[in-house]
Amino acid sequence: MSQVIIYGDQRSNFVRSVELVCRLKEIDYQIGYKNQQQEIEWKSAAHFRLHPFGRMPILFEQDFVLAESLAICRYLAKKSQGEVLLDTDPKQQAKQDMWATLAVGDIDRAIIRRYLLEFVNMHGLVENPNLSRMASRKPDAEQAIKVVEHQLTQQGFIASEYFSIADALLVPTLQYATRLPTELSLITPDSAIHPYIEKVRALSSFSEVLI
Ligand SMILES: N[C@@H](CCC(=O)N[C@@H](CS)C(=O)NCC(=O)O)C(=O)O
Repeated sequence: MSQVIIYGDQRSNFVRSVELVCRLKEIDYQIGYKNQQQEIEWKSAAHFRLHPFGRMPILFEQDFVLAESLAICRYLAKKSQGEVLLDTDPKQQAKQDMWATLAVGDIDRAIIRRYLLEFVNMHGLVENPNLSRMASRKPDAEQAIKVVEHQLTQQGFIASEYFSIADALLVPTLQYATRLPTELSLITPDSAIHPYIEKVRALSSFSEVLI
């Protein structure tokens, strides 16, 4: 088992994505703001040298440093034996990449960055959330949910019949969306997203990550 460090916070949806991949691949990992006992201050010059936009997660594996959750998940999926998280067939792999890209891009943006973070963030509930701005952004977030729901009618997981990096990058985002209070809710009680999340939480030790 190799040892990696995931720079960031366990509450980040994308740190959780990397955790899910590590767990399925049985890669030993730690999460935090240190590498080799050296503290890397969030948003410091040192942080921006590691991620050009100063974000999390960043992967440290001895001297190897890698930013961006999709790149990290792909790297971990390809470098380790064990569960297959990325297809070897070029077309199947391209489909998984497509959904992974949508998960870290349009879907995350509509649901987390532009909607949910208006209401709750790393520090807790936002004081006086701008509800009219949230209302104006809600249709885009609901559309992203509809896209996922439709795709889930096609096969067992988001891009294949098995759990792939696309699911790892998507499910933490969806799980956060299920936590919104009723008046801000994006997902109906009968949505296929609920059993999908539960199916993923039942894998490996995922319920310890998707808390
Ligand atoms: N494109 C990046 C986005 C990562 C991202 O947005 N991370 C959030 C936490 S979930 C973050 O670092 N937010 C702080 C910021 O944007 O300044 C990736 O996929 O890794």
